[in-house]
This record gives sequence, structure tokens and C-alpha cells, in this order.
Amino acid sequence: MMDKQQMIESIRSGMPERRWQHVQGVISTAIVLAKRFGADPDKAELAAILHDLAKYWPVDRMEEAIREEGADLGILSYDKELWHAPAGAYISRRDYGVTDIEVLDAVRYHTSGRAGMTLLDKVVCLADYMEPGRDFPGVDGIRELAENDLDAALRAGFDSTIRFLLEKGKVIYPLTLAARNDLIRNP
Ligand code: DGI
Ligand code: FE
Ligand code: FE
Repeated sequence: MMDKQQMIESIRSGMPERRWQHVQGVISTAIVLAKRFGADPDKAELAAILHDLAKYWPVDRMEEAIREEGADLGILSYDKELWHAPAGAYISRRDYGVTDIEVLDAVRYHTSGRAGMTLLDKVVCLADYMEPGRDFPGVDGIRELAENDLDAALRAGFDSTIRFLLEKGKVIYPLTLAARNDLIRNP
């Protein structure tokens, strides 16, 4: 695996400064949540560093990475906002030499979620919702739930995304619904 400091420099240089501020917020929040809920803080930190690495890539480049990996082709029929997650997971492996499947999956599913999310998936996804720089209706409620209930906080996050997509008349990616349903069915 590439040296962590080198990885950070490379990822930071591929995004605007304000997005790097967001990534730093996700890193610190993911470490706190990992310690609180019993996930591995080092894996949480690594996944947080990597999670938005492809966020500012041109759409063509994201699509090319997804096609090259061939693992998540279905996502190409859904909102482009979703694409940076599987593209980022693939590039984490290909270019940064990350082999830890738990970390790669936490990156891959940080936007959509999935049924059967691992503890690490949940920590990274929730950290992305509630890092200190986030400001959307309901974020303080999510932060309060996250004091002691990981699943409830994450579910509130998905509810807010689904509500947002409904209000905008957008298509909803099935894995997001599966993630939310699974949190309700398997508490
Ligand atoms: O990359 P970030 O901005 O930090 O956050 P993210 O990776 O959670 O991206 C969320 C964006 O994806 C948000 O603007 C909503 C959009 N999106 C579009 N369709 C879907 C979706 N998000 C989810 N979870 N599910 C969708 O179907
Ligand atoms: Fe993201
Ligand atoms: Fe993010």
C-alpha cells in the first residue's frame, strides 16, 4: 500500500480545498464513531481518507473506472452522484494499493449504503452524513442519535436522503432502499 502521507497529498491535490476540509471532518468523525461503536479506528481513518477521492473526476473518467473494474456496472443506470463511490474503491485498490476488502467496501458503499452493511460501512457512511462541516435539515438530530445508536442515526441519514430525492423527483438507487429497509428489519 502507498505510504499514508503520500496518499493524503495525492487525494488532497485532486479536490478543491473545501472538499478536503470535508474529508478531514469525515476522518475525525469516523475515528470517534469507530471507537464509540467498536469498529477498527485505523480502517475507519483509511476509508475516510479515500472515500471521496473520485468526487471531482470528470464523469467520463468515473465511468471508465467502473467499466474497467466491471463490478458495479448497474450503477451506471443511476445518478452520476453515486459513481464516485465505486470508482473510488477501484482506484484505491488499483492506484493506492489498498487490499483490505473491508476498507474498500466502506468506500464503495459510502454513498448508497447496502443491505447487510458492516460496522465499518456504517461508521464511514454516518461520518460522511454528520461531520462538523455538514449542514442540512435534520443533521443535528442525526448527531444526537449518533451519541448512542449507530443504526438509528444512519437510518435517519438515509431517510433524509430518500426524502430529498423524492422532493426533487429523482430516481432512487435500490441499494439505498435496501440499506434503509435492512436497518429497520435487523436492528
Ligand atoms: O460525496 P458526498 O457529497 O460527501 O456525499 P455522498 O457520497 O453521500 O453523496 C451524496 C449525493 O448522492 C447526494 O447529493 C445525493 C446523491 N444521490 C443521488 N441518488 C442517490 C444519492 N444518494 C443515495 N444515498 N442514494 C441515491 O439513490
Ligand atoms: Fe461521497
Ligand atoms: Fe463525503
